[in-house]
Amino acid sequence: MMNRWPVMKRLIPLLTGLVLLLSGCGREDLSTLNPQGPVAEKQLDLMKLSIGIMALVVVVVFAICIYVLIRFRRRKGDKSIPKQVEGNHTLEIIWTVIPLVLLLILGVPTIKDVFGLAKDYSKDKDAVQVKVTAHQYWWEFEYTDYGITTAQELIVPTDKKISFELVGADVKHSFWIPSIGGKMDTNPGVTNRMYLEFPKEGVFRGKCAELCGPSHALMDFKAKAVSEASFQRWVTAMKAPAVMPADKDLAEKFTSQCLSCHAVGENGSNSAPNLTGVGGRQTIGGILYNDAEGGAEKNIHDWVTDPQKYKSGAMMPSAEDNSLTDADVSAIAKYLAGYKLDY
Ligand code: HEC
Ligand SMILES: [Cu+2]
Repeated sequence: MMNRWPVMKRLIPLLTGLVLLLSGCGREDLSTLNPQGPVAEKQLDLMKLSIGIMALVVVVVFAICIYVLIRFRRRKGDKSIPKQVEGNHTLEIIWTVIPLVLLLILGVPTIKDVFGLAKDYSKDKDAVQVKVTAHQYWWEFEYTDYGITTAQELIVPTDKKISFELVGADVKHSFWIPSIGGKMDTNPGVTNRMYLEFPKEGVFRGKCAELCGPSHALMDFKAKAVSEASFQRWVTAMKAPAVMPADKDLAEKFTSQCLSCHAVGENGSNSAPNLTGVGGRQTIGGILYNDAEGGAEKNIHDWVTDPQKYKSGAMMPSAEDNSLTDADVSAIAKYLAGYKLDY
């Protein structure tokens, strides 16, 4: 017998590497197999049901097949022709009815849940309405009932349905929070709708799930679920007057160089991520984590100095393009890192 061990031995590091690679996909869970809300739970249940039925069919068919191969194989000296069962009514009925029953078991809950999850809560007074606009390579969240806009971090109350209106600003993207549910395309010029629920407080990682350009893989966002009271405090804080840099020169530079695209409070434009309270976000650019050494201040400094270094194709000029000195960038980073909302 051939010794297979040397081949296996070489495969072990590869398999170990693959396991590590697949399990090491970031800190917040990106798995649909660990649902944190009813939408993701229903979607997972459907996956389990269909995989279960398919596995059952495979096991039964293979078992019968193997049994028949062994039990009815041609024995030595046997020249007889087996009994012909072509057109046998009993058999025809059995193998038509079994798949029909299986399809019904699979189809009824699938249709019920698919239509249930497509329910439109856009007119529901009790639901929070959020308009999501996907941009290369960032996410804009507009709370239409409150008149506020934020970016990169979606703040939602637990125990309320969140009704999303989804569009794309440039190319096609896809809105996906794996542990909460999804996903749904965001298309330019077309509005898609879906709803999600976030029963547990916490931070959940979201992703763009449609290849949209060189930094597609970096188009992350966070969904942060907080209590209803905390959500209301956040809304109030978002509506408070903008906090501008205390230094007058710096405020001028910030206004002319940054608020042409960005906004803080009532100042500026929303053609780039709204920066109100940016210092309190978990990340800068969706990917630079603020709990790392140096915190938000270092991340903002590094990002503003050269956004392309972190996201190639990001639609933001570097400090050099803006003729900002490193001292300017440091001062702006200090100001923005300190801009946090209490909620
Ligand atoms: C031409 C428009 C434009 C200008 C001018 C601009 N930005 Fe940006 N900025 C963007 C865009 C677009 C993004 C999102 C990039 C991405 O993530 O793909 C961004 C992202 C950011 C972020 C990350 C926000 C977050 O929550 O992750 C910060 C911080 C930032 N900009 C600061 C600044 C500062 C400070 C200035 C002025 C020195 C500035 N920007 C000037 C377009 C601009
Ligand atoms: Cu995208």
